Amino acid sequence: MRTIFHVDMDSFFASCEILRRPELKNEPVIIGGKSERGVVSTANYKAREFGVKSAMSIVRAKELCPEGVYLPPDMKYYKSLSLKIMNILNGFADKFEPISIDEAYLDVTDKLDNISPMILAAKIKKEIYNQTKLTCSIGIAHNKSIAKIASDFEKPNGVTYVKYDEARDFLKDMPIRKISGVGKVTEQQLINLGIKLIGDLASKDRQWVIEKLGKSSLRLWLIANALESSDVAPRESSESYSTEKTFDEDIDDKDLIFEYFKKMCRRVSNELKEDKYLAKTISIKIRYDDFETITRAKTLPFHFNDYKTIFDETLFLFDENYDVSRKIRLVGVKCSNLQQSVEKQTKITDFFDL
Ligand code: TTP
Ligand code: MG
Repeated sequence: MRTIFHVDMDSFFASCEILRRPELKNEPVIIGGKSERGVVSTANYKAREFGVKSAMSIVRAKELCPEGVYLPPDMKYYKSLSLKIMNILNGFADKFEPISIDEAYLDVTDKLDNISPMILAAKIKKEIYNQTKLTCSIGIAHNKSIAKIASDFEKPNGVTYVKYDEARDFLKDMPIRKISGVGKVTEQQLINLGIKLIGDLASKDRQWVIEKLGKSSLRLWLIANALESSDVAPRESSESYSTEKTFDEDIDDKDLIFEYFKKMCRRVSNELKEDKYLAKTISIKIRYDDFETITRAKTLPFHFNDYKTIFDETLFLFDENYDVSRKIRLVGVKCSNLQQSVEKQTKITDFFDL
């Protein structure tokens, strides 16, 4: 039997904003598009009391909660916090699968020799809180789909442990849309067949479900019956470190472009080192004066975060690919295919052994 954690940060973008503006702590905070035509990305729990939700128009949110504090999203800032959190989570897992900016699956089966899942969850929450002052919710189950539903069960700042023999009971009275991947269309199809609750689906014959809803619905039937068993797919972080420079005037002076690259590579290298990451892939972007944009990438046979490697490879890619007859408007450098540096891995393992 495996033990899977699903970790999801609480009202993530809003919590990040409150972190740097503590005076907003008791206010309804809504993160949304920059214009009145935008939609709500997220709202803190205080704002949710007014009925404000993700994907609602800002106009509607303002009707429901005129006294709310409305802020534009700052993805760069959220991403930097996300990286820190993913780094912490990765250190606690045998297998780690980041899913979005604020959630990840951890297979912790082999970490539980001397510790219960609830204690491990508390340790993870404490470490995230100590390093970021942010809270998360954790779902624990024998598979990914139930762990995900469980992390949502006692939000915010909750832990829900669904034991194997309680799993079907836990699911049975929940609406089918709680299953990840059931959108409006599938929900309506299921309702048309008289299936409203997860338990309704679970009690159907497997063959009947395939006949009525097609082969792909087998996944839903397995989830409803607590039988889903997909692996936590170990993935390297999908995040990247990058920087771009738009020149004040379009240029074709190679030496000058090199000088810009130097600065940019030093900056990317410093950021990687600061966050204790190593990259394996380097990419450059070139935008010409007519806005045509090319990107070229190279994956090296080793990991790196040093300035020299980044700069050498950037120049190599640039020399190989740029068209000398054209003027350049923008250049960019990106390091991706990240993994934690050994220094960081050791640190997290040490913490875990305490
Ligand atoms: P979620 O984890 O779905 O939401 P959340 O973290 O804000 O709140 P919860 O406590 O319920 O988990 O999404 C993570 C972030 O992704 C969220 O903070 C903002 C962003 N997001 C959008 O930009 N648009 C959306 O429609 C959703 C759902 C999320
Ligand atoms: Mg969240």
